[in-house]
Amino acid sequence: MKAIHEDMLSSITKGEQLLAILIDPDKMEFEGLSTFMVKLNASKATHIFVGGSTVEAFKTDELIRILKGVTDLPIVIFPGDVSQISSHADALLFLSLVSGRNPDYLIGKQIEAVSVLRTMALEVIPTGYLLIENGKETAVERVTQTSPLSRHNIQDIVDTAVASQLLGMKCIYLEAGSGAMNPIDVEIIHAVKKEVRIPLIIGGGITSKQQLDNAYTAGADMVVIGTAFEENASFFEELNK
Ligand code: 1GP
Repeated sequence: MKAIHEDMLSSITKGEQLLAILIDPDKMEFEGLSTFMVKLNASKATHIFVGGSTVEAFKTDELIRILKGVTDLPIVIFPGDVSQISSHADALLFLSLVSGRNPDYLIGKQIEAVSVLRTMALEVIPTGYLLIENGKETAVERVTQTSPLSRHNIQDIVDTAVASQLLGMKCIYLEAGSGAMNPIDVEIIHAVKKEVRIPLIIGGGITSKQQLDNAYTAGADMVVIGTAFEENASFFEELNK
């Protein structure tokens, strides 16, 4: 398979809108997976992300092996923890939680991951991960013991994204949190897009086609959706309309 990040860049240059379906190994029932995958493969999805904030060790690897047998879409690990790294995936979002000030999630976990990464030829995509406050506490906040950035301080969000780009990150991920009540504001997406040239990924709380379109119009290069599909797989058909 072509390098995932390189491929993302060429799709974005062509004006294509990327859609990643997030599968959380802890929430996906293995029995329902084949029906879910038939719908996913027939949908507009361009990538599959696998990961979660609290996943049992090795469950991610098991799920990725199964997925590899039933889809041709690239599988990218969106890790909550080092134990979620699997050699069977196509790439790993190497996240640094730049919205927070917990050294473990800025650099500690990344150092821990090196001994695992050294044993495999997995594409690593350095990603500046920004959690934006959204009215209720998210799993990311709980697990990482960090505070999100205020959604009202757009300048701070833009500066954090630009600093990540200057540090050499290859993607920016603006996260509202899984199951967030509202997605990232379009004003925020627009402001960040104006100043960063690396791919902009948006996720959290997107549950309608309108919200998805709004994110793309505001400047998202890739949108990540998980909960809406977990709760109702017919959302795939809604997006195809
Ligand atoms: C969560 O951004 C992803 O990390 C997707 O969020 O589950 O709300 O779609 P949802």
